[in-house]
Order: sequence, then structure tokens, then C-alpha cells
Amino acid sequence: MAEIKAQPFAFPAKPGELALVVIDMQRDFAEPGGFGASLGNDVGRITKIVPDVKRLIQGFRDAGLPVIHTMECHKPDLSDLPPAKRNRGKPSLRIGDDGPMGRILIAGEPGTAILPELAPIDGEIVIEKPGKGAFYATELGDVLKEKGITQLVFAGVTTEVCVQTTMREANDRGYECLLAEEATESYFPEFKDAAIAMIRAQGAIVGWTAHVDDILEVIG
Ligand code: TIU
Repeated sequence: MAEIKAQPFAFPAKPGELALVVIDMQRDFAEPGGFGASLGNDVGRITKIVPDVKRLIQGFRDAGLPVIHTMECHKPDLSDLPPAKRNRGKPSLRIGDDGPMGRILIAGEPGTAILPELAPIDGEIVIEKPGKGAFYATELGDVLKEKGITQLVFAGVTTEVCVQTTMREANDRGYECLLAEEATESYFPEFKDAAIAMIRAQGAIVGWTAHVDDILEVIG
């Protein structure tokens, strides 16, 4: 596999060691009545990236490379929800409350599901995570080790919260991380720009960023 055109310099893609991680493309973050909206956010921004996330997923599938999906969610009994998370701020609905798409951010509820256009297919791994980072209290590290993955391409939402947290967790665990710029979004455009800038600053201190087309060109 060739190098992927990226910032701050080319990403040295390794054949057979690359996987795509799609973070939290759930109805709860993208549709009215979900968790994102309960926090006061304009969720319309999130659905705009669906076509780019979709073609990135398709590119990985076509290349026979692993696609891993994550979902931020909690057990119905809330035993994995720290009070500090549930009680934070003044949302219109708290995690676990009944909303128009079922209980907010609870495993198995309609609103917690991944958007249908981006739904996992048979054989793809889905990681349910109680935190913002996908390594905390999950099997992700073991799954990647078992598959021999050392490099991760990231897509999903939101850029500065769950995506950046997971990239930082991965970076500290020794993975080379690449963020697909058009396939990630924030409720705050300025936070997306800042996250991209801070990830690739200081010689890729957290990782690289690249355009979806440049990633697809190399993995295709
Ligand atoms: N609120 C916000 O921007 N994000 C989250 O709560 N979770 C994720 O980023 N997935």
C-alpha cells in the first residue's frame, strides 16, 4: 500500500494492518429528540457527513479491510453510567430518560441505533462504549490486537469529543491514527477546525488528517 496524502505529512499506510473505526454515527446524535439535541445542539450538521462516511465505509469493505463501529450507550440499569456523567449540565433529557426514540443513549433502544444508511453488515465489529473514548471499558484493544491492526482511520462524531478522545487513547496505545476530514463533524464548526489543527500539530502529535478521496485512492 502506498502513502496516503495527509497533513502534516504523508501517512505511511501498511497493508493488512489498517482498519476503519466509525465513531458513534447513532440516531441519538443525528436526529431530533436524541441525546445530542437534548444538550441543545443543532443536530442537522451531523447528517450532512453521512454520504462521505458511507463511501469511506464502502471503500474499506471493497478493499477487504476491517470496519469497526462504535456506539456510545449504557446498560438499561445504568450500572455503567457514573452519576457525574448523568447529572452533568442541564439537558432537556438525561441519559436513561424516556425520549421520543426510546430511552436516551441506552443499549437496544431505537434512538441508540446506528443510522440505517451506515449500519454494520455481517462480520463487522460493533463496540458498545460507556465513555467518550472507545478503549475505556471495552474490548476494542483486544479485538485490534487479535486482528494485527496497528493503524486506524477514524470517521464519525463528534470530532472534538468521542473522535478525538478515541484518537488520543489509540495514539497512547501505539496506533498510528488518521482522521478522515469530511467524514467527521461537530455541533460546533470552530471546534472541528480546532480539533483537526491540534491533532496534526507538532509533527502529528496525535495523528494525521486526510481527505476521504485521498484515503480511498490508496486503499482502493
Ligand atoms: N456531545 C458531544 O459532542 N458528543 C458526545 O456526547 N458523544 C460523542 O461525541 N459521540
